Amino acid sequence: MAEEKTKADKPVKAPKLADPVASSIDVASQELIARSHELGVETIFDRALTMKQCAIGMQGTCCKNCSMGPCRLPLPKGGIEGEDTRQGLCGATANTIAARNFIRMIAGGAAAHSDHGRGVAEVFLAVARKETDAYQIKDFDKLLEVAGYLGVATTVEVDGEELDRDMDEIALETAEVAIGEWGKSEGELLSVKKAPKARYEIWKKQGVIPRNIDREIVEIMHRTHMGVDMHYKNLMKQGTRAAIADGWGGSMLATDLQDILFGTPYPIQSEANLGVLKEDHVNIVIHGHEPILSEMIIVVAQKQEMIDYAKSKGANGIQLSGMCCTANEMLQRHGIPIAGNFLQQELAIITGACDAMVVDIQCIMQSIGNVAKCFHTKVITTHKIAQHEGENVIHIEFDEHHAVEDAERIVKMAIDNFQNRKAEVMIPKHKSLVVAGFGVESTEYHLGGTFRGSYYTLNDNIINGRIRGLAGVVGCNNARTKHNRDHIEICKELIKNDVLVLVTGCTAIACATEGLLVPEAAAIYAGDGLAEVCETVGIPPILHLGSCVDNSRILLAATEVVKAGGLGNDISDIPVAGSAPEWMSEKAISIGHYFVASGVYTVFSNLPTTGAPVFNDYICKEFEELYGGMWGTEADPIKHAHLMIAHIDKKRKALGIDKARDRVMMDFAARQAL
Ligand code: BF8
Repeated sequence: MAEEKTKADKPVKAPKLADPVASSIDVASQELIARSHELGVETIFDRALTMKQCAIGMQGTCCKNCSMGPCRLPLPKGGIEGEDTRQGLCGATANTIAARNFIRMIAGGAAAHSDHGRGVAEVFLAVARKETDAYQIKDFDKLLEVAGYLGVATTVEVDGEELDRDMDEIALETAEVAIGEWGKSEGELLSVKKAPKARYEIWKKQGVIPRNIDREIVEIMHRTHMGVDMHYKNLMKQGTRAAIADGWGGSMLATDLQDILFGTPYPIQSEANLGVLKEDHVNIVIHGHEPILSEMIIVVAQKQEMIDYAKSKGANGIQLSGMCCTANEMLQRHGIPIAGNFLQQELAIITGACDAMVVDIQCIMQSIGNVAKCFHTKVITTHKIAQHEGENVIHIEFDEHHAVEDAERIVKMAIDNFQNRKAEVMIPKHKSLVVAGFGVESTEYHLGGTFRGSYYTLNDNIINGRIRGLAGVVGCNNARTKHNRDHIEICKELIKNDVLVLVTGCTAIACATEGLLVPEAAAIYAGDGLAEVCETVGIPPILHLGSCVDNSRILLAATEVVKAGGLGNDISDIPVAGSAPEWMSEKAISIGHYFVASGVYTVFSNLPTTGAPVFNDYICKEFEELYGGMWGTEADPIKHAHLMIAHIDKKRKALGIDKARDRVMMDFAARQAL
């Protein structure tokens, strides 16, 4: 009789394991991916091999906005010939579905940035009302600047004399007006007037000036509900309005209010990569986005009593480091080292030396709880809107009214955990020096000095051709792409071609770990023209402008370039391009779209719009006529950089400064010969 085979007899397939070298360009990450395999710990790199992406979702033409679907409208092989008759059950076309999905991503991203901003505004209001003394106002110049654009008087007339108004009064009124920007019932968002006048006029003409931040996000959710807005152009109009409300509203207020409370960044040196963890120290990795949490932990972890407590437990001290955008926030204001970017969060735990990973909101993988289970690491969630499942995940809710006490509990918990380390510690040796903290103000100072600070030096070098143009390269990591490869190849190609690059978010961290964010990188990687400028003023060829909400700093730096003169009247006139090569989050789509709406040609590796060619052409071609900026896509990093460079050259030609560059390059060669 033939033996009956049971399910249990079937050979168990070995799990697919990621090739470390194919997964990341970063050697520290490669070492820890290999280590994860030794220890049998699964990471995102392994899961990316077994979980395939949905081809229809990637095209943007799957509608799941009602329960008659999901309705899937894949693009036929060979494209559409003749009329596109594809439709969902309700009749929704591929263009409608792709546009709805796209602007829902904008809504998700704008909501994340803007709710972060709201959190900062609430803390600022608590400070202004003197309800907390854990935080104070650190930058009064920034307070006056923000008061100015929010229409808060900074002087008062007494007996015919104009006197400075009391700072406490200014702070309170500024905080109240700022909070109102999220939900005021009439008028328009005040901060959009910070854009060049010509840009504001374009938005006015297109009818996309945001009314308040929350409303634009809510309206997207309404318009994309079953049976409401069905025209891809009208849907994109609302997507544009919400994206502007993010970049020029929620994100900009987040940045400005953080600068008021925690200080405006100025250049500062530190280190980056997983090698910043210290085996003999209590390692606290702070991961997420809001500096409200990290600022307080920095204060508490530096207290002598905490250091003594750590020593009493056998450690030599406390090593703080940052992950994702919190890393950028802590780096740019305090020089706290960076542990890594998005795809390195599990790896930090796999070192076996992470005593606590303290998280708040956004870009935190649920899997860190699972990875932490294999080690001693405590995952501490701190935000009221973001909790995780798992027995080794502890929730300590952080509140500005008792922020010091909360931070003390967190730091003590990490210290107490130092003695519980289980696995052998394996911290990669790799780390790089980084110089960060190039905000709008510090860039101006660097270019022109305290008394004659001006962006004109930058403009002058763009006009004379030493600098070909500017690029904002931003965004995430994506497990579908080799970790950090595209960030680095694109940034290197841009600077080699004399493009000064501004970076934020996980791109900034990628560049930091590769050693590109130091002035010395100019001589090695930059073209002759850019290198000459960098060496003269002492800046790196790639400038770290902060976290993802700080993309608003890129918008304002571009505005300063316009104001300084000689390069047109609007952001769309200047030789500038944007990029997010390894994007994965909805925030990246919102950022990309506010770059586009601000007049910037913005290239992503791919977009979830290809299943709807008419809609895709609308945002990748026709948009330029409406806004002066448009989307582009290119997966190959070198071609990606050259799309940006070609656009920069097109703008140089339109400005009549293309010849200057030819001449300068000849002059420089001649100078070298001399
Ligand atoms: O906001 S770049 S992975 S960390 S979403 Fe997230 Fe993307 Fe990193 Fe910061 Ni921005």
